[in-house]
Parts: sequence; structure tokens; C-alpha cells
Amino acid sequence: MVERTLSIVKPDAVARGLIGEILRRFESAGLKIVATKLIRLSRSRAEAFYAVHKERPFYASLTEYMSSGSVLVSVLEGEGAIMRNREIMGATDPAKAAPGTIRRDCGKDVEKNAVHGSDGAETAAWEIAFFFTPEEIHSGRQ
Ligand code: IDP
Ligand code: MG
Repeated sequence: MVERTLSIVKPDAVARGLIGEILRRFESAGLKIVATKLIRLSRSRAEAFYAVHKERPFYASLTEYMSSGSVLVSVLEGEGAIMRNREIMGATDPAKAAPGTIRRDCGKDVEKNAVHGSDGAETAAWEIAFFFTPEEIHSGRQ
């Protein structure tokens, strides 16, 4: 099934000039970039995006970090895009991520792990709508 998923290149990766490297990996894996923009999240917007993690001990640190610099938010489209993107990203902790994954190669630690990716169909729909209007998404299929 052709799906859409939300990707974020996090502040640590943007700051280290890794946008091109990361987008290349998506495209090489057959994921199409159908929307993208560089933005800066306010602290309150980062808190809203990660509201599901409100009770976790790392919530304050995570939302401070995610609002500390520019991020590249993108919509990726393709066959099984949600799980495909999770595979390319690798495990949450770069030290535990498989060789060749983005987090293993580009992440710094379990928090500054270079990329975010939606974890399921419902989350993907919510996260895409959090950042993009339908008019901003261009699959070339309309
Ligand atoms: P995911 O990004 O692989 O889906 P989640 O468990 O949803 O992982 O956590 C969201 C984000 O919170 C992670 O990508 C990472 O930036 C941060 N995070 C997760 N676990 C920890 C932790 O144990 N310490 C610090 N930050 C964490
Ligand atoms: Mg998650």
C-alpha cells in the first residue's frame, strides 16, 4: 500500500550539515519527498508535537532540544513508507541501531538521534497535518 509518513531532520543533524545526506538516503530507498520545509519550532509547538511523551522523564529535555535550532520537516511517500522509513532510521538509540542506518551513522546519542519518523498510520496522518496543509503536498499523482 502506498503510504505517507512524516520525517524530521532534527536540530543536531541540520546543524552538522546532514540534510542532503539524509534526504539522499530516503530517495535511494525509493521514498519520494512530496513536501519539505525548514522551520524552527517554538518550545510550546515542540511540546504539542511530543505531547504523547508528556509523562516520560526525557520530555523536558527533548522539547528543549527540538526547539533549539532549525529542523527539516518532510512528507515521504511510497510503498509501506511508514515502516520503510523506520527501517532506514534504525533504533532510537544510535549505539543500538543497525549498521548503515541513519541513526547509527548520523546520530549523536539517544536524544540527539538525527531523525524522527512516524510510528504508525494514525500517527503519520496526525503528524503530517501538524505541519502541512494538503496544498503543500505534491505527489505528482493529483
Ligand atoms: P522514536 O523516535 O524512535 O520513535 P520514541 O520512544 O518515540 O522514539 O522517543 C521520541 C524521541 O525522544 C526519540 O527519538 C529521542 O529523541 C527521545 N528519547 C527517547 N528515549 C529517550 C531517552 O531514554 N533519553 C533521552 N531522550 C530519549
Ligand atoms: Mg516515536
